[in-house]
Amino acid sequence: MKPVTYRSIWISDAHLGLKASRTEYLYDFLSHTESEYLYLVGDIIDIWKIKRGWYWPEINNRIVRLVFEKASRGTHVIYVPGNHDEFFRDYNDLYFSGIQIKLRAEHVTEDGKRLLILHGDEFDAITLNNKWIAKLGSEAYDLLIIMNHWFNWVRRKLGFGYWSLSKHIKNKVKEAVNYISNFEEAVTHAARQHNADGVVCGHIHHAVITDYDGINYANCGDWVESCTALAEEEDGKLRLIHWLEESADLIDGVQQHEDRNRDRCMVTAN
Ligand SMILES: [Mn+2]
Repeated sequence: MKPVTYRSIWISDAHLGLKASRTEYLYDFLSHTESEYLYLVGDIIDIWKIKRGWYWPEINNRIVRLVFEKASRGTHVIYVPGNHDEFFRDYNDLYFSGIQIKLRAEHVTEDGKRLLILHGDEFDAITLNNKWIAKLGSEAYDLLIIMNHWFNWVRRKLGFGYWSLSKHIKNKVKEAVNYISNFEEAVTHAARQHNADGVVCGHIHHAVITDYDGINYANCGDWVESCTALAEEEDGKLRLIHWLEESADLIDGVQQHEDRNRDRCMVTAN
């Protein structure tokens, strides 16, 4: 099968090292697509999880190898670290085997739009206090980003994991809805400050392409639940890829495999 070609692809929140990570789908996606640019928008490797207990199946190595192969074949691979792989944040601008690490990246689409690329965890604090912070303006935004950074730095030094607001309120539906829209507004605000036309981020595991007062907001989602990616077509247009739907063949295969396993479990249980 010939790979589908895009100008750019963005993926985030693969959380390799987490048992729940849907690595088979991610490998399948990466091997069926090609692009000039490949952005890894944070939380690709879940270093927090790995520190608490090593879980690294062979498929994870295949994914990592495939990304390096793409880089060696000429794909520009840009790694924008997130909070779960913040280890790489100490290596801003490092260029390693064709992969460039960037705390924040900028991408210009084929039709000339400037996109700011960031993971998004620094907006957790802002989102919590969005109402009064909105009144204070952009300096308070910047201050809160710095505070959030140090707050989590101290937590890390004390041996605690990153405290994520999105995870904290995930099960409270109404708050979660507010959280998502607050997050999206805060991130778009940052894009506006950078005079960008749009922003691409991850972090909250909620894939969407939308618009906030003329600023394009795109979130590439995750590979723990939704298996989504963001892509730029050859003409510069952005689109979301829902790989579970677009790879129906594979799903059938996996489903059959799961059915077989279930039958086997039932036999054992009996
Ligand atoms: Mn994150």
